[in-house]
Amino acid sequence: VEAWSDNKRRKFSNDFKFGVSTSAYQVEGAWNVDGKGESIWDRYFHDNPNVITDGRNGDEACDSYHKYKRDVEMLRELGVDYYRFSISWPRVLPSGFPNEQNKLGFQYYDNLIDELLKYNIMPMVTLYHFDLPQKLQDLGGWANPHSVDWFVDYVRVVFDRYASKVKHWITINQPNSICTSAYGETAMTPDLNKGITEYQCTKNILLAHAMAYRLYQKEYKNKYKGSVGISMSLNWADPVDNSTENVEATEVFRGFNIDLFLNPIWSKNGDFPSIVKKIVAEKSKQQGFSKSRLPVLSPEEIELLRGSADFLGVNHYTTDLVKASAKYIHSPSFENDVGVEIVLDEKRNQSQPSWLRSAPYGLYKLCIYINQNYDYPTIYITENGWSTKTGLWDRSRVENMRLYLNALLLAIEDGTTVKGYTVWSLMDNVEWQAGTSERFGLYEVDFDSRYKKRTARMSALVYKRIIQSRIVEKDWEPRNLYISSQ
Ligand code: GBH
Repeated sequence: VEAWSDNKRRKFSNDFKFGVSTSAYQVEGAWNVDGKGESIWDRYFHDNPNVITDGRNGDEACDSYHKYKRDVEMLRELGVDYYRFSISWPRVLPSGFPNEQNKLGFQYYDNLIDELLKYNIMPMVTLYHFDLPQKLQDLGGWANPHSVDWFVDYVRVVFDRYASKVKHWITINQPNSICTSAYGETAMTPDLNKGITEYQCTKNILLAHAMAYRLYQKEYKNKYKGSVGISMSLNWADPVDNSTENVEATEVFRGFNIDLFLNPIWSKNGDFPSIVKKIVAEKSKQQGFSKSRLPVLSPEEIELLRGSADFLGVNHYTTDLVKASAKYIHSPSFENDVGVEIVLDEKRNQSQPSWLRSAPYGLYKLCIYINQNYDYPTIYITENGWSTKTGLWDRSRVENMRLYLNALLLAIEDGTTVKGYTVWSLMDNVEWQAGTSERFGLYEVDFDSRYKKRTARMSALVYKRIIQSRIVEKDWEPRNLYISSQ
């Protein structure tokens, strides 16, 4: 599939929604202000400043804690239908538990949500975007089965306060990144029982999600009629060539990175996918474990998980090329269980980080794969974006966005139920270990300025025009970057 390869003028329907996304740690700053508790990212970056590319952590970030009115003004400038942001658990419950409720922390989210509603912008709230209270990490974090309870207790407090105002909820951002790659950071520190904690986390975090979903169904849904979903990191993966071993390696890779997290919730029979169960069981045995490192889901847990989402949040950035890996490593780890190598396609346009290359066809293929395997679930694209260096004329971001939106239009034309599209990100922010060396924003942020000045990039104006017209033009460019908030 190719964008603009035919002369059809495709259009997003009038009820299709456009939004932008951020997350608490990455934009709020005010890390210890007004009684906020410490998160695992505060601790990790304060203890290890040298892991951050440019040394800039989230202590100040975009200072959205104080600049939320400017943030909402930008949303109005763009004309978005919704704003996806996350609530910082340690900001509102500093101990991790509801015994201590931080009034001023809640006040911030009251203000932000009210400001959004004042201008008719729907809040889409992520309940957890990587920033666990450090005090819960000290108890083992997501590897502790009690984390299911901790999360549900937190979520209940938030639902009680905001269910009347917020209709779109995302329980957890990218459980697959949290459990199996660096975003759970301190939970998954190298050498801390690798190959074991990844799967304990997977089980616990999925159950935490499902319990939060059921809680909403039982106690809030009738009254407030909102919907609750979960966002997964879902890049596409293709084999590097058509050799049998690489095709098979790709199936395994998809099993671990896509189906391990989708199958329990969206498949007809639920449970972890059989290909993953089989591989982890076999390798565990070879390694001398008495049972599989992948925990079993009981029949009750399978039922709890099955169907526990009103929509699938798709965070999609790129397509990986997969090659079978010849090397055998005895030590247990998630990577070893997957056992493949990712190769980069040098021909594709590359953004700042090496993992991010433009491959819009992959979004189309991913949608078709999800439809075929999980029977056409309702989807929101909850993240899609591109990173650049600083600079306002961000043509590569514009081009990437247009190509991905075109791929999405084709996926919709071929039957995918997509309700909304969300750009990552509204503005430049703290890109975890990459600090502010990678810029994903439609708005540039001057992190050295006292007011963390935000300025629209070309992509902001192009996105605004797409939202207004609902079509994706091939080459429209603004003449200047002035954007009026009227
Ligand atoms: C998103 O994850 C996050 O949800 C968001 O917070 C973040 O700002 C955004 O990415 C942009 O980075 O450095 O080679 O080890 C997207 C999925 C999975 C992409 C982990 C980066 C690390 C690759 N991410 N991956 S590497």
